[in-house]
Amino acid sequence: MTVNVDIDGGIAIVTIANPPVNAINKTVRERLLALAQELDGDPAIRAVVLTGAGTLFVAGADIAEFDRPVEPPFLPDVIARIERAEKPWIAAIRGAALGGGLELALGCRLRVATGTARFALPEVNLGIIPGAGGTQRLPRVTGVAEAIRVVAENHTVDAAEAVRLGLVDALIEEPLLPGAIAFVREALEKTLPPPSLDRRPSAPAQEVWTEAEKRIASRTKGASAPLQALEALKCGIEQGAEAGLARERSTFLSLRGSEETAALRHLFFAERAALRPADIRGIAPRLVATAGVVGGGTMGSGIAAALLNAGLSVVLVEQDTAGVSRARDAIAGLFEASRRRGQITGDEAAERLNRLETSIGYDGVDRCDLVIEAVFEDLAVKRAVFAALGHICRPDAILATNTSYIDPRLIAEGLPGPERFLGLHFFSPAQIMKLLEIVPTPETAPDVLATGFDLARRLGKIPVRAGICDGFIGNRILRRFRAEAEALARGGVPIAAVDAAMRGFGFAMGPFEMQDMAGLDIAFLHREAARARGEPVPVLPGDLLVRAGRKGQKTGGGWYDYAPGDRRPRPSAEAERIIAPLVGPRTEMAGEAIVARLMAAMAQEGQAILKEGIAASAADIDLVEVHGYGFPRTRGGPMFQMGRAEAKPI
Ligand code: 3H9
Repeated sequence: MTVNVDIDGGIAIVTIANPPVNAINKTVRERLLALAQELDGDPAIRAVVLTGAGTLFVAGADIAEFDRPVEPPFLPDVIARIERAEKPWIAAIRGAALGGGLELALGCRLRVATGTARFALPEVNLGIIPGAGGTQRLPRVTGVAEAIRVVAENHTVDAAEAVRLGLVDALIEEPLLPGAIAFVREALEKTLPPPSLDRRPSAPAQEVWTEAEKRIASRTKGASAPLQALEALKCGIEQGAEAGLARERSTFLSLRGSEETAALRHLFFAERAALRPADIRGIAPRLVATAGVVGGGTMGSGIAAALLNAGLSVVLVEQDTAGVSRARDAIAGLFEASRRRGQITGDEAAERLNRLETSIGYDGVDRCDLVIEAVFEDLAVKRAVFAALGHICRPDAILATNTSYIDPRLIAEGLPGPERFLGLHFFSPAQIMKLLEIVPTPETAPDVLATGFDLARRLGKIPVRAGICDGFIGNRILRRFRAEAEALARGGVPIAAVDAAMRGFGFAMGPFEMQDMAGLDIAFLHREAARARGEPVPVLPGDLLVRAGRKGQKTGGGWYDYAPGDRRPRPSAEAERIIAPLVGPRTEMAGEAIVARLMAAMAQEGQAILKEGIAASAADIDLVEVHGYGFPRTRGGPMFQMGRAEAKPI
């Protein structure tokens, strides 16, 4: 049974038991509706306690049902029936009450909770808005300003705040149910508060709306749901609950069929699947409490900060005292920036820095459970590091390279215990970027691989397993993306048109602006090295720019010109003149066509990557693009885009 009923001296206890997260599906809705009717008709029942089995209340509507048409009974009707039941329903909450779960709790006449309870309406993360009264009942319980934060700004309310806001009527210690039943018996002796929807909200000052609109619009790049959630809430306050509910429902139903929500749901399931690849399920990871990081440059410092943020102790190795103090300053600077943004306290920053030990000449590395090499991208340099680590580290310590291009098998050649070696490819800035490409070699032991995934989870990262090829998944697709963008430029499409089209699609920057920011010289040196090896690499516009000293923002110009201290790209007559010998006559191309060309190129490379077994699934490729390369989340990733394009009738 997905919903169970027990009776305790006139109190019915209704438990939603739908593992793993008690999501509300059709069966749960049917059963709740039937129970509301049945219990109302039972003269022996005085009240109903509604709870969730296990460690959480209800994580919301069953997202897996969203691919199908809505089927009755509809959740708003179930909640309305519960709210108007003759026998009052009281929610008893432990753990998460999210989305439809919170809406269900708001339909109850009272709510009690343990200290573990937390409340949120995360629908906007899925490209929809609450669809079962959340935008209407919440402001009537907590007040409008607080409700805006929850409905449209993703704020999670913990148990203490819930009490303060009147969202929870009493905090109860475990065991929850006896406490809840005692609370209900007492409550029945008094007058119950009116149903949430009948409460009169006080309309806020106009500035509350305008401020909220401004805040939300500035934070939600490309996503339409948050502002629409605010609109539904506002409608209910200004025009009454009935109008608000109708507005909420129609917005919910129209967003439910949108590309935005399909993309976000695709990523929701992909992100969860990524953390638990089938072939390592059940394999225990090794214990990692202390990690070493070799190399304290931007990447090494970022990796160290990410490890410290996750509670690990870190030994950071540099070549000399200057290197060590640069790295320590850089890491302290990252924590200080987090403190200034209010993300951590000064004490937390100090505690994290306390767990950092710096070392010259590998002192302390023998204590590490895992060592990540983040030195210069050069095979000989990396091999020298692993030759040293092979001697110094414990035989069971895991050794990882952060290489982004070099074949990890070459790096690990001659390493004693190659089964403990793997690639852990972080993305810069490593303390922020969510993607971690995990690159096992054929010799990597399963528990070492499992440790890589476990580490990613601890660091709050999205792990994607990548096979070995030049650039793994992400950089290989990036190369193809850039090559296609350059092909457009060579074909006479203005680079500003290409950049504008990709920004319009949702990228923060277009491909040429991005190259200018990152610098054109690294790719140029790559091509020069290949040419030196005798490989037939054609001369590209980027080569001409670098040879003319235009390496990007850092030299005041690349594809575009930049004024000193200003990162805004300006059209460059000089760049146009330099690349002119390789560029055809000017061609106008619509933004949509530009996007389609670049998407197709990325997806084609993705398909090749899949065919070669470099990525395990198309969804993994999308995760790499979204979490490592700025692909707009609301667009789902290149493989998702390709699926949509193929599904469209011609
Ligand atoms: C909604 O409620 C709409 C309403 O307003 C209106 C309706 C009319 N449905 O994350 P985990 C699965 S929209 C289906 O790894 P954790 C998840 O895929 C909903 N499945 O665990 C995974 O499956 P698997 C608004 C769901 O402990 C498993 O449960 N609610 C749902 O790290 C475990 O999940 C949300 O957006 C769901 N709603 O975190 C809440 N939720 O084992 C979304 C989870 O096969 N959920 N699954 O990979 C969460 O935030 C987290 O899952 C939660 C648990 C915090 C609950």
